[in-house]
Amino acid sequence: MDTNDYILVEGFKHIRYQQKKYEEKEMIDRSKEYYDWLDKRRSVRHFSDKPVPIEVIENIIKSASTAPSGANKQPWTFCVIENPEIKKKIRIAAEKEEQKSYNERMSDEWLEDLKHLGTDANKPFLETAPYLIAVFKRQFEYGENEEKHKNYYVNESVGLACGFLISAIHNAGLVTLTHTPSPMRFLEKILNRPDNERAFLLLPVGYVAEKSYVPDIQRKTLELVMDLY
Ligand code: IYR
Repeated sequence: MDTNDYILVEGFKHIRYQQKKYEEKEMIDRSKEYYDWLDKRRSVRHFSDKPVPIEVIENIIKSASTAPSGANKQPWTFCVIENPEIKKKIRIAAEKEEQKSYNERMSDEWLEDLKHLGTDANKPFLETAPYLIAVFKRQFEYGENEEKHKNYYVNESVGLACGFLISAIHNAGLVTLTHTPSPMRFLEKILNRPDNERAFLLLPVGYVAEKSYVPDIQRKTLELVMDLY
């Protein structure tokens, strides 16, 4: 490597980074095109059972794993479930928790807030979708001698990775749903996860069903979500 290509910072190698830049007009066009494309994404509850190549799922997870994370600890594990028996187990456990949530745990205000989305405790998509991705946050890491090492900003880091994941799914022409059956610890048991991992999010992934409907809801306007100082 040419000496110009890296510097040493307190003995650690920092490699030169350059990024492609655009003229203002092109930058405006690109940012608008990206927004128009991202704005087409919807959370979907009706999936096709059409198979999806595993390579697509692998690329999606590699994309998610490029997210920034506290101290670059990358405190996430993405469990991909294609086995129909395991999907069934997950559906049964999720529906059991959701029954309790809808019937006992959720407040009247919460149920009222969800009414327009048309959700209920039935989660058939957990079996229909060709893949489930169960995202786990890694609370800490075990060292060689079983000693514990800290991870930092774990929720923020894994949340960011899930955002990247959802965007990559949309880019592949597939759909997903950020499903959070609560409590979610049954996933740790069914998937036999180590005790440093906690379930974070469950995402069915696949093609949208031939006949799929989504609630007619609007995104907040820029004025409502942005304050310029
Ligand atoms: N976890 C339940 C309820 C639910 C909660 C929220 I907040 C939503 O935005 C949607 C659903 C379910 O998945 O049905």
